[in-house]
Formats: sequence, structure tokens, C-alpha cells
Amino acid sequence: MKDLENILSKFRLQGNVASIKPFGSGHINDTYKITNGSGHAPDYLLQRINHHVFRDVAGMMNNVFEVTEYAKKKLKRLGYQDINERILSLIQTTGGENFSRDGDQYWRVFEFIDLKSYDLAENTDQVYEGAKAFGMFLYLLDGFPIDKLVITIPNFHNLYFRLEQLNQAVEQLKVSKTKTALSEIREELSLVKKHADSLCEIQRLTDRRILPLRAVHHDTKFNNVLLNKQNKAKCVIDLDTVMPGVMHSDFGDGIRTGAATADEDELDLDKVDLDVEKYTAFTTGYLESAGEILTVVEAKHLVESTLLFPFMQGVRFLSDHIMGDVYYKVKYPGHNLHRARNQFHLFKQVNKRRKDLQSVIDFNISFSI
Ligand code: ADP
Ligand code: GN1
Ligand code: MG
Repeated sequence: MKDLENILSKFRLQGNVASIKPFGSGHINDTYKITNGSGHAPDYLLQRINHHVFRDVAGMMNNVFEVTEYAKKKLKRLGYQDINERILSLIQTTGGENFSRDGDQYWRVFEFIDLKSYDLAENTDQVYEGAKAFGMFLYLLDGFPIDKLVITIPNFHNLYFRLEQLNQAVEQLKVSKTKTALSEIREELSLVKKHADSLCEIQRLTDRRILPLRAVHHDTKFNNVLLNKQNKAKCVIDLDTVMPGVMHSDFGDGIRTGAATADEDELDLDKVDLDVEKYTAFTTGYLESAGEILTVVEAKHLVESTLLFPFMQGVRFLSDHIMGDVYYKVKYPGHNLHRARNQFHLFKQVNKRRKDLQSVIDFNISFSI
């Protein structure tokens, strides 16, 4: 607590610190809510940045600063009055930096936005609103000069790379562990083998520059959008992975979590499915906000992204399980394996409905572009 107070003293905060409490359920950073003792000053959100994941902290924080400034200006031009609730506000250090380094720890502070995030959407209204906010984020950053952005995690959504990571993990497992460890994941590995090539299509189109590069969020998990009490979505958060990429990352990952019937931690696979109503709500909301800036080729490949993201997330969780849970925070041994099974199951459910999902996209696209 004293240490955290010391960290906070490095930032330009108003008022005084009344309490510091762990906050949220993200997998990557450590987050604390700072309640202000002064009624006239805002609460804050303090985060210890995971610099094992984000190697170039200064570059990443510069990305966050640049995109939030750009989005703020655009929101102003569009006439929004509630800009502080619509985009994160980074608090600078007393020395005018975007983050503070303390030994091998890196810290940052945002203004706390008093809205709520949900690991799992409770209803289709929330999904529609969340999707509108994610689509709006893409829209706000349309035209952003992407060469200003550093790549915060190389090959982040490159399926070829994620498959290679899995491959290497399995090779290590073969030499170091028992046969049981390998037989435990046989089914998952055979599913991966079966679908890997067709699901690399988005990456092939990206590499050939057929899909345009934009400033993309890259982590449109449903708990990365804040909603108000009336379920209106206001703000997209967790901007660490904003970098050049294809919009399919945001659409696909948004559907993966926003339109699922259960979250990634659900153990009962019978409960894990794609909720077609939520899927429709997400597609409608997202395309209402972003449809007008999409190219025909982007629109044509949307449905593939709904298959790619549960599949790729399964590959990522499975690799982490084999490597000994070095990346995602886990609550018990085997957690990442269960998450992988959950995501592969979701992938199969989405795959079964591909035709219906395409029809929903076609219907919404005809209205927006
Ligand atoms: P992680 O990368 O670990 O997911 P996030 O940046 O998403 O970290 O933050 C974790 C949680 O903290 C979010 O899910 C959200 O509930 C909350 N949160 C993040 N930023 C803010 C903010 N500015 N105001 C209020 N809550 C926030
Ligand atoms: C991580 O940070 P968080 O919890 O929003 C991960 C995402 C995964 C997600 C799976 C930087 O997101 O890519 O899809 O977990 N973020 C990073 O739950 O790897
Ligand atoms: Mg998050």
C-alpha cells in the first residue's frame, strides 16, 4: 500500500488518495482503483504494465497517447459532449511522461471512468451497444497515420506464428514430459491440424496487402468496453494492443466473447455456444458504426474472422498450457487447457453455423455500404 502510494506520488493527480484496491479481471496487467478523498477530484486507475508481454513499454505508451489524442479530436469534431467518458485519459507523471518506471516495474494511471465492464454480456442490448463502441473505435481511428504506431506485440494475431508456437511447445513436450501429457491433448491437436490451413486465409490476405492495414484495437474482448447503467456503451479500454492490423481482428474477437453463451472459463462445454441473437446484435451494432468505412474486400471476409478467433485463442491457450502457464494468469493447474477446450468447442459451434452467420452479415452490409 505504502509502495503504491509512493508510485502514485509520481503522477500529476488531483485531490488525495483515500483507498487503493485491486480491480477488474484482465489477464495481463495488474489493476487498482484509486478512490479520491476529495469529492471534487476524479478517481483513478493505476496499472502495473506487464512488460514481459509488452517489451517496448515506451513505444506502447506512446501508441496509447497518440490514439487517444487523435480519437479525442475526432470526437470533438463530431460534436460529442461526453468525451471524457468515451475515450481513456492518460495521466502524465510530474515529469511529463506517459508512464513511470520504478526499478523493473512500469506503472501508468488513467482517469477512472465510473462505468461497468462485463466478462459475459447479459443481454443482446449490451452486445449491440458494445459492438457499436468497438465499431466506433475503428471509425474514430480511420485515417490515423499508422506509421506513427509501434508494433507492441509482433505477430500478435498471425495464425501462422501462433501455430508455430504451438508446434514448438508440442516438440518440447515430446522430449520432456510423459506420454500422458501428450495423449491429454491429442484431440485438440488433431482439430488444429484439420482446420489450420483454411483459417490462415486472413493472414494470407493481410500479407498480400489485399486487406488494408488500419489502427486496430486487437483485444475487443467484451470486458474491454465500458457500459453505463442504462447499458449504453461509452468507452473502449485496454488500448495496449492498438497497432497496425486488419479490422477482422476486432470483429472476430468481439464476436468470440460478445456473442458467446459462456465465458472462456466455463468448464461445462454444453454451455459453450454461439448465441445467434447476440451475434446478430454484434454484427448490426459494429456495422452501424464502422460499415461505411469498410472496403468491399474487408466486408467479404468478415465471416472468416468469426471462425478464426475462437480457433486462434484455443491455440494460444493450449500453447501456454504446454509451456507451463507462462503468459495468461491462471487460477488452478490445467486452467489454460480447459480454456483451450472451451475455445475449440466454441469454434466448432461457430463453424456449424457459418452459412447463417454470412446471411446476417449480408443483410447488414447491404444497409451500411
Ligand atoms: P488487462 O489488460 O489486464 O485486461 P485492462 O486495461 O483491460 O487490463 O483493465 C482491467 C479492468 O479494469 C477492465 O476490464 C475494466 O474493468 C477496468 N478498467 C480499465 N480501465 C478503466 C478505466 N479507465 N476506468 C474504469 N475501469 C477501467
Ligand atoms: C488477454 O488483457 P486481456 O485479458 O484483455 C490477451 C488477449 C486474449 C485474452 C483472452 C495482450 O486479454 O489477446 O484474447 O487475454 N491480451 C494480450 O482472454 O495477449
Ligand atoms: Mg482487458
